[in-house]
Amino acid sequence: MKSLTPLLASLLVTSATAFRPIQPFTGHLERGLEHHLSDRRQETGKKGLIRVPLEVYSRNNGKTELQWLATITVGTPPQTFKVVLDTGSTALILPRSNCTDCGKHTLFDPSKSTSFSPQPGLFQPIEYGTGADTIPLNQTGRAECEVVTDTVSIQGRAVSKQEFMLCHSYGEALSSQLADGILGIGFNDISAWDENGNFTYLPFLPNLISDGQLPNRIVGLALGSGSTKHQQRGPEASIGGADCARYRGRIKNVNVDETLTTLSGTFIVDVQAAYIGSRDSKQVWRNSTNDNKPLTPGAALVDSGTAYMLTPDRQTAEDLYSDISKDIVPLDDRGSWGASCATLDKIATDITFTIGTETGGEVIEVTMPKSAFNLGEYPGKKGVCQAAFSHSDPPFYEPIEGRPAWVYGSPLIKAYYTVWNAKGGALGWAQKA
Ligand SMILES: *[C@@H]1O[C@H](CO)[C@@H](O)[C@H](O)[C@H]1NC(C)=O
Ligand SMILES: *[C@@H]1O[C@H](CO)[C@@H](O)[C@H](O)[C@H]1NC(C)=O
Ligand SMILES: *[C@@H]1O[C@H](CO)[C@@H](O)[C@H](O)[C@H]1NC(C)=O
Ligand SMILES: CC(=O)N[C@H]1CO[C@H](CO)[C@@H](O)[C@@H]1O
Repeated sequence: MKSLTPLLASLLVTSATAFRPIQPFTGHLERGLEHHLSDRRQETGKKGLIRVPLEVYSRNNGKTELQWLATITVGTPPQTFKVVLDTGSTALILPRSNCTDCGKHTLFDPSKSTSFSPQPGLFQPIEYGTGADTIPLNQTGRAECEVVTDTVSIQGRAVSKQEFMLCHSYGEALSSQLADGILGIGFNDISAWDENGNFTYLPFLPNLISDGQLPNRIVGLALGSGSTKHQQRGPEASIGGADCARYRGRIKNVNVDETLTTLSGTFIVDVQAAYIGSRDSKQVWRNSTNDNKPLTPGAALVDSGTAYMLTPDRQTAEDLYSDISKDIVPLDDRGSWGASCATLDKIATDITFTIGTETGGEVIEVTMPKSAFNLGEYPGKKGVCQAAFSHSDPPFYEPIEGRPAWVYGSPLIKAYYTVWNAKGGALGWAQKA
């Protein structure tokens, strides 16, 4: 779920003139730490990493994987919820017992929790630019929520008085998903804003760390199925470190784009190029108008809560698909593309991206495998399947520098063991074990 902070919302949804002051980037990212921590096996005892089994929410008999859900409890006695572990946002949101448009979700009933506090009680809308479906939203998903506190716990690690957003209205995008709520594990240490619009409350993971219950801000994600022996273990998150049982070889770390990532609260990497097939085959996208000039990279928001890939604009989607097959055509007015299911399976191809910057970290190639190219049957269109890339209309530009921006969702992320290192400012990619 790509959450739109008040800042981003004003930039992306309304107009760029509604610019709000932002907190400047302060402090230096603690690079290097991740290597030390992630390559050492941690015991699962208190203060070590937490292994969280994830449940996949899918469609089309599992062919279309939409989101991965973790179980948390909230309140005293505990009420249990399934939440999306979402790298595209930072807040915890849950539906309130009086919600009438929250679908079939388990609702949090504050009157049944002795540890609940209605404070600070700020009302706050939260908007998401992508939802739990493969079809892009035609408008942002908006929930109406209040900032409250209660005890929040995952796998026995609990934070008392955790601020979270309790929503009395969910809107279409959120009510239609299977998850009850969203646990944002994005980049920033911000989960909500106070009445002045200042970034204030600490999200769940930073609170666990400051409470001595978690070693660091590293989250490892093993989505999709493992390649061999760990297939039976199923999808899993490790919170507080990378789990070396789930990957092979070295973790290649790409530095996040510091400015954009800090601004948006989500993991944004620089993108140099896109290729159909491998690095040696046809280049379809490169953010440079002139080969003599230094390359100005595009950007990509890497988002575990989005079930598809988004190109920066319609032209990029057209270029990409016209080089693959003329059979791939627009399926709706939302930016979805596809072809007959049989055709799409036949022409499915790897798509490779060069990501990272020369200024630090590594520049690497990551590949969305052709097995992820076909998202499965398009809802309501029998025999027609959706291709992994949709375009964004209006075009999705990242704020400030106006660079073309991609969204990399789970079709790419699930092909790797990914390591999300907020404090180290890096996003690691390793082969799945
Ligand atoms: C639910 O409760 C909240 C907080 O008390 C309130 O603001 C909201 O209007 C209520 N919603 C409904 C649908 O009753
Ligand atoms: C978005 O799509 C939904 C369902 O397809 C429709 O009900 C709604 O009116 C659309 N909204 C806009 C702004 O086009
Ligand atoms: C919070 O916002 C107010 C009003 O915009 C501002 O005066 C104040 O300095 C901010 N506080 C912090 C800690 O940033
Ligand atoms: C080809 C292309 O999209 N070039 C863009 C690269 O980024 C700059 C801004 O940083 C844009 O102005 C170019 O249009």
